[in-house]
Amino acid sequence: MVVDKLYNLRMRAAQGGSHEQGGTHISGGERITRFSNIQQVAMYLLEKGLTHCKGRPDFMQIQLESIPESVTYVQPLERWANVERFVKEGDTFLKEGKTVAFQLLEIIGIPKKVIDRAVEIVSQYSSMRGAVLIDAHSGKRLDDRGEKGVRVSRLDWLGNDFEKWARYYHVSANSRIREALALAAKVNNHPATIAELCWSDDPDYTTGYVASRKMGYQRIENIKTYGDERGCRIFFVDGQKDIRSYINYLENQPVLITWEG
Ligand code: PML
Ligand code: MG
Ligand code: MG
Ligand code: MG
Repeated sequence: MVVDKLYNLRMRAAQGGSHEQGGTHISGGERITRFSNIQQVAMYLLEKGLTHCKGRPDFMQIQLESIPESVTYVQPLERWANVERFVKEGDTFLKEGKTVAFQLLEIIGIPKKVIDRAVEIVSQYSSMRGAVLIDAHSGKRLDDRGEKGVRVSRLDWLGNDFEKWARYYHVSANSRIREALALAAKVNNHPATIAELCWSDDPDYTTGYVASRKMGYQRIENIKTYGDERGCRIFFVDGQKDIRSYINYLENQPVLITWEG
């Protein structure tokens, strides 16, 4: 049997020069594809970078690489929810997104002082491309990547599994949700991850999520103020685990999300 080779396409776009020159991050994206589909995926990433609400980039890089390593197949997180449907206080739905997110993280087992410390650490940066890794017990930052953070790479859904998944759960099959779910599945598949907190750096997108193996993918509306260009991706991590191999998994291990339905 001839196994078709897989390729990873990775895009990043910035304004005011490249990221390395201090430019502001505009957009990023990742896809894994077969050779026959590279052109279509590259067009998608090009358009994503060029039409972003954060502005016009003057730097963009689209990188193609073949995937030599064996691919790990990962299931999407089991539970998908719009959290406001069931996080209640008495009869009143909680409205403040960040409060809901922090409550969920506490239910998962992250101490409040660790959550506060993590949010303080990310708020030092005006624009971040990758994730910040925080020790879930001490609140100490575990990576040394500064403003760049750790960029989760080499991940995608297998074939049209996302479309099937989205149809089943009556979720709009848009690329933002596709990419966020794939990333959350890859990140939370690793035993060192305890939970992930994310909200977008796109000023016009105010829904974020808390993801964990324990509670699945919990979407939270109004997690930030409309117009705010600061985003965050925080991974709460078991600091006892080998962090070098964890970062290697996040950055390099090819992962395809597969859903049987
Ligand atoms: C982003 O695209 O910048 C992050 C998106 C997080 C939320 C995605 C969703 O609507 O579930
Ligand atoms: Mg990105
Ligand atoms: Mg990425
Ligand atoms: Mg963004």
